[in-house]
Amino acid sequence: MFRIQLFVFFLYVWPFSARSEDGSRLWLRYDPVSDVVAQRRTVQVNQKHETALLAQHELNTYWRGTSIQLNVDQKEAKLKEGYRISFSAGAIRVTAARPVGLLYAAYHLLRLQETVGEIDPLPIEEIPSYDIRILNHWDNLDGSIERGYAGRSLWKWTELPDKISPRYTEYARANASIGINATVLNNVNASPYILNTAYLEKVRALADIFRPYGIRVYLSVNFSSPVILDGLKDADPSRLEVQDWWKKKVKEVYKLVPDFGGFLVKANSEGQPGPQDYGRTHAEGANMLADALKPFGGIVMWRAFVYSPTSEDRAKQAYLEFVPLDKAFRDNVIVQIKNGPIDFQPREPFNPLFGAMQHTSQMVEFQITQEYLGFSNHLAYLAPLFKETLDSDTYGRGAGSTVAKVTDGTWHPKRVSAIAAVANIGEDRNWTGHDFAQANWYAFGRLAWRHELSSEQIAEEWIKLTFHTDETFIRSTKEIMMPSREAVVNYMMPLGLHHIFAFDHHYGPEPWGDRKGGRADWMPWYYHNADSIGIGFNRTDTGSDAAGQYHAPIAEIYGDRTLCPENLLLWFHHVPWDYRMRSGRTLWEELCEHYDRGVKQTRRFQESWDRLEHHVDQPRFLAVQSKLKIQAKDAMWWKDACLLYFQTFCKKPIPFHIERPIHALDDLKKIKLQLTHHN
Ligand code: BDP
Repeated sequence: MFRIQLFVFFLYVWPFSARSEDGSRLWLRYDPVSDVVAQRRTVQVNQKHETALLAQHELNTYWRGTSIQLNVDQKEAKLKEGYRISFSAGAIRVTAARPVGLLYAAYHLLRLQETVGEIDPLPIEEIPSYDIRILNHWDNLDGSIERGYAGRSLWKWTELPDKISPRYTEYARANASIGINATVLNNVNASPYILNTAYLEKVRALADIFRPYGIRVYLSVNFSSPVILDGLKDADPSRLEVQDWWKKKVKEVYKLVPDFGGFLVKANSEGQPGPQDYGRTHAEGANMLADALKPFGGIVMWRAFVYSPTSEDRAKQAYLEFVPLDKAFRDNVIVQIKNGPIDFQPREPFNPLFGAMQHTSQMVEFQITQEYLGFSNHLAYLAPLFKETLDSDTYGRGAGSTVAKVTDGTWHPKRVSAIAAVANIGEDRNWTGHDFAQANWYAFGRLAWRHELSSEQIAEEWIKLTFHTDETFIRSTKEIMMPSREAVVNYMMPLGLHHIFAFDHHYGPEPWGDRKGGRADWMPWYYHNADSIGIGFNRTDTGSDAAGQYHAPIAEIYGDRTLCPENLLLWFHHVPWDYRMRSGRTLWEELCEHYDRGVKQTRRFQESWDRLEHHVDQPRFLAVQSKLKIQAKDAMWWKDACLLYFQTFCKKPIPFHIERPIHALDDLKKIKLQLTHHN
């Protein structure tokens, strides 16, 4: 068995380059090889396809190892967009069924080169877990980004298609390097104008830049587009005129973007128009679009994030709406389901829709942007959150029906499979605001490529590529990243608490929050239900019975207070303050313990990072250091706000070993941040 090590000529790279860094190079910090190195080896390719040539170019520029032969071989169709890397007759051989497979293999080899030490045995064969690995940008046409925390949109709509920012190519390359092959350019709260011819010309310009990197463009569409753009009297999907409008529009799109991917739709949700406005179902709406896209090979990603202010528990609504439609969707419709049943909380159980529909294609939607995890101020490594959902067993077709298996094509091998995440990318020099938020973009790409990878493996790779390969640095940085998401859960919403955020902007705590006349399901009290007896949402059969939406044995486990995992306890149960937890503490004491632990974790992150000062370039050291300060302060704010507020119900002391509050509840209640919904 050959190992890459055998033929990589190491130019020993010292842990950190003297060069000052601003994070703009992400995990792609390769330096071009010298002429001497370049002349020592060749990189050949058997194709003139632009993507194959790009693979050759990347390796020619950066590869320090032995000669490479790149081959596209259509007989290898089972590799899909993957590749095989082997070694024979003194050279590396890369085989792929499609040109883009060569590009992915090129980035694989460069990753091995840069992560010295992480050595895969040859041959390597990689086949992606999902066919479509897609980012959802919630970018508006005015340049703002809904829930974006890294500056304004990358897409310069007013300049396109004439002026092309160099960042478009950098964006495409970064995505290709981690296997992302698709992007939805605009917000799910979609402006109909994206389908105007003028905008489609701009979309075409972006698609042309992304194409060599194997990235296909998709658009979010507004269901009322025919009415708003062309004055049709309604957008009823059962009317021929409406169907024809979409068919014509789709034809126009494909004329400009021949490899256009399809539509993403948020309909009848949070005020967006949809088929229900005309008494039609989600399936009727989705199918109309699917029929228009079908002749061109396009698909519809129809979102299941639907809920309305009814008396029904919000956590149950998507299931109630969609399960009865399970046989009704065309096979080029994929229902796009948020990982949890509420809304990207720091911790949620998996969405019960996964595995509940046997006939409908399903895909997961994650949120990379940290709407509910401290924006780009808090360090929260999200791979453990993504894995938690993907590895959850739905029991939809018996044991082993994990969310990953329900969605990766195992259930519907003849249809395309997909996985999506809401991007955290903006105009900031470092792309994501927080230097460590880059890791979440990276982790999503890597998991979409191979959902079996472990969070730790991905963290280690990312650290090596983004910083350097010094052992101490890797170990300590991993010690910050790995528990960081759990730390956020601890200081914001432990034990299954959820949605106790400040109204609208979702940054700080507001468990007391209330708006006269506002929707109940947007109010924290709706979720925490704190009273003199206890706290938590009763979702058992004596309450909303959301637990009953899960398959056996999950329904029983979640529905039984003694079996329910404690990290979801208050999601499913209203629990007395004196309830004995597994630790022997009462619920109140346990709550105090978690909030305190969260705060302590942030202090430890600060300390660990400060110790690394001489192991990392100064600009990024300082940038992260200052963000960790904000995080530690915010954690304290969260702890005091939640404990002091819940204490008004339980009327019990905060145990003495726990750090004393430094704020007064009344002062905390006065904090009103003027953060707008948009950036
Ligand atoms: C929520 C966001 C809102 C989005 C909505 C969605 O608060 O801005 O429009 O989800 O996913 O998380 O449609």
